[in-house]
Amino acid sequence: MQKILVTGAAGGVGTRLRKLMKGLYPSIRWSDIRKPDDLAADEEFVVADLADLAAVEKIVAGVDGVVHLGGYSIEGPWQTILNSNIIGCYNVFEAAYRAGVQRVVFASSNHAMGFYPRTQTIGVNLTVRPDSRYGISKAFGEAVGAFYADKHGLRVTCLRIGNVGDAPLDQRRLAIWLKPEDLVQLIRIGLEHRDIHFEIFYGASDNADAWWDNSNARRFGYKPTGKADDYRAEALAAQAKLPPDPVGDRYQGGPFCSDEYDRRD
Ligand code: 15L
Repeated sequence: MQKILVTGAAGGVGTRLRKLMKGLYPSIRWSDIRKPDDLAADEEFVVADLADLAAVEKIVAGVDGVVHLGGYSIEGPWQTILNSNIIGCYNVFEAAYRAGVQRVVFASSNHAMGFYPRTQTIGVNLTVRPDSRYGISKAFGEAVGAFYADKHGLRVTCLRIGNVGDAPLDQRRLAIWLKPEDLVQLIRIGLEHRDIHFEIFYGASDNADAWWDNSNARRFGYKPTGKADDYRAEALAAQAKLPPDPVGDRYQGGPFCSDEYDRRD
């Protein structure tokens, strides 16, 4: 991998990665719909709206690998999800294919699987159970990735990311926390491991409360260094201040599940 494109450069995760990935590859092009406030003079940045295929074709030109973090990162109105995460994601894969890009690492989300109960440990071979329009868009992105891998030979890795941050923020995040450095490890496996065809990994650190069987990532050499348990007392103290959420507390997707929930059966 000589040249990498990373979309979503101005977002929370992108901002962390711009620091953590510095120097990892000979050349990294960063992109987003707006310029990051803290862009450094030595960072290559190209603005692009992912819903515009011609603009996406420009940012993928000449790269060997794409890390696709861009799009809308929480639940939103259908039109927003459609443009940013459905059309935008399709455009990234299609442009990558047309440009002869070898690999794509797609930032999927735990919300593609959010309606699995917290009592169930899930792996990567189960039906998707999205908890939101946002989660539907992530399941869509995984399907697009599988298609471009199987039909056109792109090497695709989907990371079902939990919650990236310095520490787990509450009880749910004790199960799904992802230390930023562990995310970099997963991205590097997607960009570099020679046996990648189409893979799904959970984006979680070594969390004692995990709901996810991440043996597929470990099979590719993933060795997470973060342990959510080191922050248990702080996370539980933060949880104690939150109002009860009977639906959200039952399912893995938490508040994304209870939002707009109106099942009466
Ligand atoms: C996500 O997928 C979101 O991008 C992030 O903002 C968090 O809400 C995270 O999931 C989470 O589940 O905590």
